[in-house]
Amino acid sequence: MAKKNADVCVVKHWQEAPKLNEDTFNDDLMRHFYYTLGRDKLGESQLYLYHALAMTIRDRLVSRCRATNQFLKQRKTRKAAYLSLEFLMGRALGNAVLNLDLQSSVSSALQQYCTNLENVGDAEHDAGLGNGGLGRLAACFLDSCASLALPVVGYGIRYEYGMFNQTLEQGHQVEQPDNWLREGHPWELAAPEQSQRIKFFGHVETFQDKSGKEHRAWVNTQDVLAVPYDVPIPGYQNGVVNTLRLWKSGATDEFDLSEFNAGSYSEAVARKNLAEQITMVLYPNDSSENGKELRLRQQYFLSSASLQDILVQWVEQYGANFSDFAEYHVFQLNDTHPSIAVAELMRLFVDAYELSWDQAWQITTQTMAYTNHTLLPEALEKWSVPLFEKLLPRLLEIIYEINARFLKQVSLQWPGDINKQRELSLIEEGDVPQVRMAYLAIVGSYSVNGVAALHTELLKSGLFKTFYELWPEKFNNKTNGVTPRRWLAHCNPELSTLINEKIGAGWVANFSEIEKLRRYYDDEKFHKQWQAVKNINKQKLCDLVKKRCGIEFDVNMMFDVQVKRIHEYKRQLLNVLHIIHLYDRILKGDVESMAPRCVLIGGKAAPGYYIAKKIIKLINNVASVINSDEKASPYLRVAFFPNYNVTAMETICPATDLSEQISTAGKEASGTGNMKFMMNGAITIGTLDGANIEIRDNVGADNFFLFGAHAEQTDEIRKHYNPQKIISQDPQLSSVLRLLESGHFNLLEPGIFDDLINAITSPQDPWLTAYDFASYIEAQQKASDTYLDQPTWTRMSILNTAASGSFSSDRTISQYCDEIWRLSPMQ
Ligand code: B1N
Repeated sequence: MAKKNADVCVVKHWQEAPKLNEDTFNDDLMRHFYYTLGRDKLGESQLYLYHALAMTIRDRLVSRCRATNQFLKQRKTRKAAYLSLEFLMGRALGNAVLNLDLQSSVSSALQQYCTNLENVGDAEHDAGLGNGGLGRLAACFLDSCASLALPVVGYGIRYEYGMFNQTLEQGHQVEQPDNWLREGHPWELAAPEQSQRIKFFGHVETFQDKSGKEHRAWVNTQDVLAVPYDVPIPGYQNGVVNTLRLWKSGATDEFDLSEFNAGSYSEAVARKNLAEQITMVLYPNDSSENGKELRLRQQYFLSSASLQDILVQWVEQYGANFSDFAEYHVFQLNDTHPSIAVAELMRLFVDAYELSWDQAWQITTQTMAYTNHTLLPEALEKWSVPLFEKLLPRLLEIIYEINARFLKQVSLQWPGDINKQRELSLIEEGDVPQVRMAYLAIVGSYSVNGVAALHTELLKSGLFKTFYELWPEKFNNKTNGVTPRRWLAHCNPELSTLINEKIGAGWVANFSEIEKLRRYYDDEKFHKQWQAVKNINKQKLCDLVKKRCGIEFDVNMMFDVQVKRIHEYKRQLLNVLHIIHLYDRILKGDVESMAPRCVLIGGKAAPGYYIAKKIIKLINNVASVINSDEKASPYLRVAFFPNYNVTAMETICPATDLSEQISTAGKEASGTGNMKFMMNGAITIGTLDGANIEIRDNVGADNFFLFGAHAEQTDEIRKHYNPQKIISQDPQLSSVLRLLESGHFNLLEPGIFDDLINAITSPQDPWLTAYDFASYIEAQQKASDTYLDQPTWTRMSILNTAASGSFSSDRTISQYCDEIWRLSPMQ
């Protein structure tokens, strides 16, 4: 009864909460500045103004968020939870202003402080809670879910330190900690009353309940508290505000009694630090796993906290009856990182809520869905059985039980075939047996999807072939997308204004409308306007490159850009070989047909990835030789952009002419940078890999610079691969390698690039760099020729934007919704 009264009281307060609108915006901003933050000197620091503005906007988000949650509470609605170890959100301010349509309120309020949104917004740190594509995809998906009014909650980790900051010392990458919370994070709201307990270590015992039934109990555990912090996710001008719930780890209040009684009070308190370690730092590995215990702890911590959160809410609303739970919940696993959730949901149902194994399994396999993001073998997660046994003993037992039942099914399908059982087992045999997390995810899910058409085909025919034979109906494709709000409307206001003038503003919510731009691809006046916008954006990037790299770019030159994580399969090395080739031509006076270009490369290397770090050093050395050679500067300038992140991309992609998407075919699952560039009118030079294939299909072969081996050829090529022979038969490539080998780019650092040269010249090179060189150079020459023909280039550029309609994450999310989640929009 008391609770009921309290609820009535809350509703009353909520209805009486002060109304927030345009009229009160100025006052609210001032109140937050003077009172919430306790500041009095205006104009002194953009930082406090940023915080005051963020809180003013957060108030407006909170009221909508409450309305969204209220709506969901009032009716029993099917919901999805997106479980991800990474959410690469970037900055929130500009996006919130756009999605809440607050531009004019904000700019007039800031005028009184003699500043503007751009200046104030620069005080915001990126929320870099992700490595690259996978984490940024999760962020784009949240924007699309809210904009499509879908009931979807994101669940992630509130890392104290996000992706490291990259600095350069003598051209070498140096990692600096990213203390992004130092000045506070004004967008989040903590909800400590909804904390969950997470168990670790301990052991499992059997006990009998009163009725004599046997149960397994996970006891003597060392528990950690998971405290939720909610970040509001505004939909695009639709009144919806969803939630991203990020968990922070903390100590429980109990003390280790033995230690306490022994008088080691301080030691007992200090040990509580261990709990806080769990969410201290994001692992900076993109597409490779390192099997560290702390990482498994993070994975279980996120999975357990999120599932408990959802089960507690269910029991609060509907009691401990789970018979229709699967009709109302779906969990999307962002790669295998949270795949321990399959076993954890089983544990919660069987141990905590006493469901039968069969009922629990039925619900679990009707609610879990798994997205695969990579075929690279080094990225496939495996955890050693002894580690599992020590850290999560009850979970290992459950995995064994899942496996035993699954292998029974395998033996029925392939009677007597022991090899099939060995091949498909969730446990890989060996000196140290391993749990195969992808197999756990497949067996426990009703949907398994890849992230681009080619990638899904390769999953079905290669990596997961036998699973596909067993359960063809589980497999499906969901080609990635990016949100047109951040990646066009927000980051490219000049182009947005021009587009709005021609086709109206409907494209922001309904991105397939961007196709209407096709009408103007031959309109001369429009060409001039399109070029003028590109020039403005190029000037902005020039200023940024000058500031961050100390290098002078020129808007009249072609901007040729490759920004992404540094990885051998992404072949930044191939790009460098092309740069050296152009330089070689300049030295030889062969510049007749050369479009002047500025090459920009940016990206972080995993701190332990030796070759990737060498590639960064090579780019920097090549850049410094070329940039200090007067002969080169009219034709070629090269810069390495330090600390590439979401915010940098917001200036880079609107200014790019040529988008480098040059991975070895079959290796890049999808790519998403390729889509951001296309939307902003860049033309792609690329291989038939990942979503490049769909980009080319949509824009037409004439508007894409294609090169390189095809995915289905690469295995055959590798069998007879002889790069030395290729080099000796190609005078251009020989000349490039001679320059490299001569030490021209490392005169004072002899031998430092030997490992890179060996990688290119080795018959074992899996990335086929030498093989693709000649066709890459040819495609680059075609790009150069086309750039010199500006009307043709401009036409191609317009057509790229116009054809980018299906690379909106709204399209992707609609497909997840229709084909996997089956959610209805909140209306
Ligand atoms: O996921 C992106 C794709 O567009 C990219 O092609 C793909 O490379 C990327 C382990 C990963 N795959 N795997 C990862 C990230 C962190 C980690 O610890 C693997 N990232 C991708 C979105 O689908």
